[in-house]
Amino acid sequence: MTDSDNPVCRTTCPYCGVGCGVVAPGRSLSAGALVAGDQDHPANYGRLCVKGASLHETTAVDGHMMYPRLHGRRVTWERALDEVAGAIRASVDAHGPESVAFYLSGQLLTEDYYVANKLAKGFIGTPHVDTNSRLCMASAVAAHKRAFGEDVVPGCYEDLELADLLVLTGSNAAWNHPVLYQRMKAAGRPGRRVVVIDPRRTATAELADLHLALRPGSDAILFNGLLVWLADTGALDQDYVRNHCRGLGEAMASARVSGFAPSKVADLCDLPEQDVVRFYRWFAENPRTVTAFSQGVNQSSTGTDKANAIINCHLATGRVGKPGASPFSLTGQPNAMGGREVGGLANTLAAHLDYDTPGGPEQVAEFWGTGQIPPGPGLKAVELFRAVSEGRIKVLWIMGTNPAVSLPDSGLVRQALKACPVVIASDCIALTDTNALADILLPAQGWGEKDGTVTNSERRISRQRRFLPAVGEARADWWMLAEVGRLLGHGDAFAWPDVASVFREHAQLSAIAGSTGRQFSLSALAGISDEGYEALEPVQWPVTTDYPHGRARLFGDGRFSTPDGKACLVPIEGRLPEAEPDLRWPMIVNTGRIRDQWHTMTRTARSSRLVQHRQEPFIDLHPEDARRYGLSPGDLARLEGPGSMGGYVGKVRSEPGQRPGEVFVPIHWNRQFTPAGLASDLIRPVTDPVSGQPESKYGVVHLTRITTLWHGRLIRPGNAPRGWQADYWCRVPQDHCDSWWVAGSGPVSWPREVARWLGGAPDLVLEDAARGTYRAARLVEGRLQGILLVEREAALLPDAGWLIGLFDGRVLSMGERRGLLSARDVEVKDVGPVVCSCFGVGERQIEAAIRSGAGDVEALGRALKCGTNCGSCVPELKALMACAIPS
Ligand SMILES: Nc1nc2c(c(=O)[nH]1)N[C@H]1C(S)=C(S)[C@@H](COP(=O)(O)OP(=O)(O)OC[C@H]3O[C@@H](n4cnc5c(=O)[nH]c(N)nc54)[C@H](O)[C@@H]3O)O[C@H]1N2
Ligand SMILES: Nc1nc2c(c(=O)[nH]1)N[C@H]1C(S)=C(S)[C@@H](COP(=O)(O)OP(=O)(O)OC[C@H]3O[C@@H](n4cnc5c(=O)[nH]c(N)nc54)[C@H](O)[C@@H]3O)O[C@H]1N2
Ligand code: SF4
Ligand SMILES: [Mo]
Repeated sequence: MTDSDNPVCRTTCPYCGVGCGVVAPGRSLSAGALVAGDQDHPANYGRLCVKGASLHETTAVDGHMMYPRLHGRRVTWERALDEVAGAIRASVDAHGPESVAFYLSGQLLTEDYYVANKLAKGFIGTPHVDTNSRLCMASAVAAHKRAFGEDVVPGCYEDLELADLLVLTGSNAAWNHPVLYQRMKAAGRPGRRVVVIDPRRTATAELADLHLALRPGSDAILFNGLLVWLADTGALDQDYVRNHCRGLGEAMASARVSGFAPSKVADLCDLPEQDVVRFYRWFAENPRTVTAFSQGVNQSSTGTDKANAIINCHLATGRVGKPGASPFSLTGQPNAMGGREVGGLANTLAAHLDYDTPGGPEQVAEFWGTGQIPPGPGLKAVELFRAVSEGRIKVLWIMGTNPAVSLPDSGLVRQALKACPVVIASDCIALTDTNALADILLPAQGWGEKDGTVTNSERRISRQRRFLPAVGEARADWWMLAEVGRLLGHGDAFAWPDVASVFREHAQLSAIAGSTGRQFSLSALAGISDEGYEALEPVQWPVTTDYPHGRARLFGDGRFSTPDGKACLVPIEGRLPEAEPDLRWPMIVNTGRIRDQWHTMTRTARSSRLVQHRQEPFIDLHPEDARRYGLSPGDLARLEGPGSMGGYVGKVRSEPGQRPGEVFVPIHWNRQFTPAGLASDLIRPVTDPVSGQPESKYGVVHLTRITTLWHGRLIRPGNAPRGWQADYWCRVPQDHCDSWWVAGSGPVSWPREVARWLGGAPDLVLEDAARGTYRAARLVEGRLQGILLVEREAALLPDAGWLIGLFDGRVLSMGERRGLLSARDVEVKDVGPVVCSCFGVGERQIEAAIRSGAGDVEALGRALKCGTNCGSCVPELKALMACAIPS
């Protein structure tokens, strides 16, 4: 496709499961062209959050994986694929198909995923195909299957707007599903209520009429108590239960085991009793209730039970798949749902046909024309990596995920990757912690370069379209898989000429699932033409002759995918996490996301705008805990859990929204940025017994203060200095340079060390030894080459925003040179730390606007534009207003 016949390209955001439509210019984004929200896309109607709006800053060629590599050396595709196919063949011959494993990702396109699944399960014959969705959606999948007989999200986004009671549990949608959160917020009206259930007071809790800061892990108890309350207050829909459900008696008996009166629930969940009762009353009174849940529910040793406890309450009140009334699992990744459609999890087979679906494996085998289908499910992610570490897996192909960072017990995962004879990694980015441990690297096309489909949280399939040339020799993931299929001798089965052909085959297989009574079916798309595929408009599955334009809601008629058509209420025990804090490990650690970074930061850290919001790994702790440990904001602390390797080092933030005794750390930082900032180092590989999903939201740790003598900031182009010594460092990529936060606990003679740090002798120096201040700058021919700022405390370091902008290659003016060591342009006012990333609005500008009369967030928006695009900084704007306005 050329620029002239494609002036703009309608595509889909590659980040979260909201699945926003994006309009991208039909030319190279790095040439300065911007992306915009697609006004016509039904997920976002033109809105984008800051991550989506920064996409054009993340597609640079620099840092992209360009060429196939074998043990670090560049090789041709032919050679690389021969190696891959040869390794698989040799391993299957010597050790059987089960010695080969695939670890896939909800960030692959559906077509990539389909081909990977077909190659592995259909033709290599290994069941060991799991995906990072195991860490993300597995509990929701298992709960849907237990309740509905099929993995189906019954509702749609509109339900979150229509609901009179919106319950958000284990979800920080304000940061993680921002455009959907904006929709929920805009749907506010008199009488509508929002309940947020989360141990932390998050940005999402801003929307709440009631925030239940429950004891971590206690959700199933809260919802079991709700089921009992509903029964005792006559709020059950008896007709619905009689006609459409099974298992109410058992579920109720289980919920009643401990009595579960509100007072008991309040005690177990550590909540005020009147809040529990208020929530229960609201739930009983509002037929239009949606309970949306995310990782605070799924990532738990009782994740599946938590989700079923929620679904039980919806079934018992007949609130499933009706306008404004449904349970709603929020998916995380852009194509978490697509992966589930192709059957990418180890315990599923293909389409919605599973190993245990009567006749399922036979139908799949016949459709694929193979006799190699494995007899039963394979290993789930945590078990899979254990098998790798024990030498049971000899060839592991990792695609579109970074397990060295994201799996629990990172030490074991790293050891497994080192021990595995052949690790293949396909990624669009060159340097990642996982790629560093791989033997064969395959360059994948990234967003904008590749073509295919993704499915969002509301089952809506959208096209990702290509509008950029492929970088280097990067190829589509499905292509490399198909090539390997052909090299292994299965030419006919992997002969697709293009991605549209792969989609058609996937749709055909789904039609078989649909004909056996599954909801999932794309039968009406099975014969889609190339043009039709190219022009495919967003559509919610199923797409069949009965529903050619898809369906917004499923199961509304009370007929489910079980053999007798009835849904199941599941008896739930209501356990708490096993590991309890004790004297050795006195604190609970919770892990999750921040607004502007995406997982392991391989893409979002390429946008200098997105690294502004939070620049370093941090530890949120309650002010009382901070006092108890003698910690001030900006101090460094170390967290260690049982068995953690070196622990997690981050900067302390005092956060009144934390429960005392509980800390929160972000999951994003990794070895590419800082040596000891890995949240998954604090998480034990404890998994849910049904779904196999790790308990990533819960660990026990102890906290130690790190005593420091100095904190610094180094800014320079290029690599880190050679031979430097800092007890702590964190790299923050910038547009024309890198910057590092650094700190040390020993004395340093800066005049002696400075040349090493700046890559040469400084030209300007300011030193105040008594105060511990040292500042130096190096220029070459009037251009800035490096700046070092050192103080005793991090809080005393000046904001470096202005300095960083000076590294764009310009010859500095006299005014700029004069400002260097004070880090301020003597002529222009410094905006302060950036609060609104969309418009680059800083704290000082906001404070000034408040002082000059902006009385509310809307007024700030009018004055500075802050908060008017994605809106995710609105909670922070409100906090600034609250601090600034004397009460
Ligand atoms: N900015 C950004 N957005 C993202 C992502 C990203 O990396 N960055 N990733 C995407 C992906 S893949 C996913 S899966 C989603 C995840 O989206 P979310 O699930 O919203 O994200 P998290 O921050 O992991 O966790 C949500 C909340 O669960 C709470 N929680 C912890 N323990 C409990 C508990 O026991 N009970 C309850 N009720 N709550 C608890 C945490 O305090 C946290 O606020 O986000 C997606 N969107
Ligand atoms: N402690 C803790 N751990 C967690 C979580 C948590 O809340 N707490 N959350 C879990 C969840 S929900 C998730 S989803 C995972 C996410 O964890 P990961 O999947 O490991 O994280 P990402 O950084 O998204 O990794 C995606 C990789 O794919 C690459 N990539 C991007 N696009 C493409 C493509 O088109 N093709 C290929 N081949 N590669 C591509 C990226 O550069 C990146 O290296 O983390 C999980 N781990
Ligand atoms: S909410 Fe943001 S990250 Fe999620 S799909 Fe939309 S633009 Fe992308
Ligand atoms: Mo996720």
